[in-house]
Amino acid sequence: MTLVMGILNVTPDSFSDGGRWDTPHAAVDRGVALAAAGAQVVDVGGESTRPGAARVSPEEELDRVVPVVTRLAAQGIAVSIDTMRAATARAAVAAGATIVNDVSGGLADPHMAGTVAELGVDFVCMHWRAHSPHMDAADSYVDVVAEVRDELAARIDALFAAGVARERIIVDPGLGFAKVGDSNWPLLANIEEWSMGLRVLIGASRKRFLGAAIGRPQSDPTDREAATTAITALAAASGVWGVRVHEVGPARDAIAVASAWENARYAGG
Ligand code: PMM
Repeated sequence: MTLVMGILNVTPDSFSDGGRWDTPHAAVDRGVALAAAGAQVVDVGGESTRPGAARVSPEEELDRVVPVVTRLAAQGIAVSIDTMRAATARAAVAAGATIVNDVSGGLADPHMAGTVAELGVDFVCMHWRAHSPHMDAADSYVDVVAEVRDELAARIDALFAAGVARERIIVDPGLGFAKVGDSNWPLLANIEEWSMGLRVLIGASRKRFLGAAIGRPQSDPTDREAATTAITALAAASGVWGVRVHEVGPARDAIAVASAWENARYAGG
């Protein structure tokens, strides 16, 4: 069954939940609440990747995430670390994280692939083209599905070359990253065309392209919750490994419904 990864941004400036959990205490409480609501993994990030965001220093990122990872892991909560930096990944795994979620798929830090191989943890390899100030301008495709597949395949080759095992890799199309509006939908509608038989993570929660699809492009991200739940149901029906979401309860319900639907199929014959 599709798992739910709950989003915990320990940042002042993420697009939807920025500033809400930016003290360690508030962040830990939120992480515990996400797990209590049914998140199988809590994804802790200390650097906003919203379009246009500036990078934080490595020290600041570590200060934000390590205490939170430590306390959540100590409570038996499965934690992934959302980072583009190998050093942060290493520190977070030492603090108890078991998944490294790199929105750059290892492109932003030349040490990431080797570090993940050495740590022996799961790695979310997201499709990415450029850092936040430049990512919208990098939305240029002739065939978005083929190009995302080829660019992910190149990252996976690099991961293999560094010694990362195939079964450790989870691929993610990077919705909203170098993809504005219409570039996102072909990736959702054709998951098997780019996922190369690997586990798939979908991160659509509250993103801009959902606002456009429901005819309210300027609305607040929280107004995209029902649209996010629809994506979760459809993603679960497509058999993805996980969805990365802000609100866990609706995602769990959507997955349960998709599962009941799937289980009622006639076996055939
Ligand atoms: N999106 C964001 C951050 N991290 N990680 C993965 N694997 N996939 C995503 O789509 C993704 C991500 C940006 O959204 P946020 O500000 O809500 O965290």
